[in-house]
Amino acid sequence: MNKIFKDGFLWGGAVAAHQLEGGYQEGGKGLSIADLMTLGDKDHPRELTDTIEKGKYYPNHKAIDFYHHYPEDIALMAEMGFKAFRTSIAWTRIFPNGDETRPNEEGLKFYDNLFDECLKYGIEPVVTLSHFEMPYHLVTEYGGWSNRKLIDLFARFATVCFERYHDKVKYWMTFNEINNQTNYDSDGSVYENSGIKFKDSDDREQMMYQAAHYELVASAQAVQIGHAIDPSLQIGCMLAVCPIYPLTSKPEDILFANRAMDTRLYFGDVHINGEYPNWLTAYFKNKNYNLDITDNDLTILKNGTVDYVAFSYYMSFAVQYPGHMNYRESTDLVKNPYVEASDWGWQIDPVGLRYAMNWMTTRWHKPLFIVENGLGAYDKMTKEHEIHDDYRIEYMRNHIEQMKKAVDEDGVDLMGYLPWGCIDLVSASTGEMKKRYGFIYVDEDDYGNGSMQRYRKDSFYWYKKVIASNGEDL
Ligand code: BGP
Repeated sequence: MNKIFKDGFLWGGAVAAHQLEGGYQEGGKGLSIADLMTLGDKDHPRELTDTIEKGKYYPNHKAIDFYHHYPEDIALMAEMGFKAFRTSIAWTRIFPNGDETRPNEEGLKFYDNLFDECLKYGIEPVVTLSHFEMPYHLVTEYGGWSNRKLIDLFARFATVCFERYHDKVKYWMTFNEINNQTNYDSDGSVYENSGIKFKDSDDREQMMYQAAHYELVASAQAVQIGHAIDPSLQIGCMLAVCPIYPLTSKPEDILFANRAMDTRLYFGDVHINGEYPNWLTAYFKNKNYNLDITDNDLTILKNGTVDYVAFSYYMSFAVQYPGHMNYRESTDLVKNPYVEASDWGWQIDPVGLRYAMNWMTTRWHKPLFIVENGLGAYDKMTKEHEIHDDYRIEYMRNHIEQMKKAVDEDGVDLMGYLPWGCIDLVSASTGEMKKRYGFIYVDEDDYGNGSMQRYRKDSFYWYKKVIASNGEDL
């Protein structure tokens, strides 16, 4: 039995409500932005439509029908020996429109049942309050996170969740990959669907920082609410971590790579230190960005710092100095010749995981929790219903090796490992089912055709051994 990972290390897996539940109109659920996302593919981004039209396919409506299959699915996770299962609460099951004063009891009951099902097997539920979705009504009516009112509406949602589930759920996260949700140049930013028009790219960037600020305040407020309801709760932030390397040792490349990483991860500085980093305050000043950041907001940020840093890790990036210091993910990334990429072009870099864990530990001194990692790949099922996903096993083995080094040789404090999409589900970026991550195969295609039967992949048996040996037997 491996002694590198601490007792109670949280081995398990991760999913998100809208990517697997389906039942998009069941149990009193309201329409969420995820329900308006069409199917895309690796060359065509998903489209966020503004009404549900006939003739378009919306993968999240049905997803893998976890809403009805969850007892069977949790039993399979228990069979693998899961200690923890990460999912999210769909805001629209609790507040269908987002601005009601009373929650929807049927939605609350669904998560009671789900968490009880986990606890029955000794599986700790790990819960994200907001994972890439929100009531669509909040977009049309308020302009999504461009509106300060969202802070209070989110606080109401968070309060209901903490009060209802604090006896069942100890580990929480506020916003999934907050640094992707309000992304630079991202077309998926929810406020854009509300008809807000931007004069130019600076105007748009200013809005991105404003919306991010409201989310950061909402997160800090939720941390305070959760701790007031139950001081034993562990509430973390959640960041998409992709280390950004300089392509060469040219000093400008190095400086620019640092700035790029700071730009992606300043959210962590605010979550953990409770304040904006100097470079960003200077940037706002030099750009003449006039952000609505009040003294009271700054106090909330200071008093609502997180207990741990949860993060996803899939890949690393590389950059070259483009002649200015303003990093834009959509234009500034270059190919790293030293690493390979997945079928979807994600650069596979296990050493980057160790690098990232060291970077965060030195900077933030907080326990780390890997709540997403994995390989999205095309899987093939044989006639005998077997899935030989050795490529997935190899990906995870290499990443767990680096986790071990980070803990053992670098002294990183690691709480657990929850690989993404432990059961096949709808891809967030493309909406495809064929981009699979799971240990459990779901017989369903991109359009929802298939038997919905669940099958154990080779990685299922491998991961079971990994957990049983606490990471020794890779
Ligand atoms: C992260 C998201 C997940 C998820 C994962 C894999 O960014 O938090 O929701 O889906 O990436 O991405 P994809 O599904 O696009 O392959």
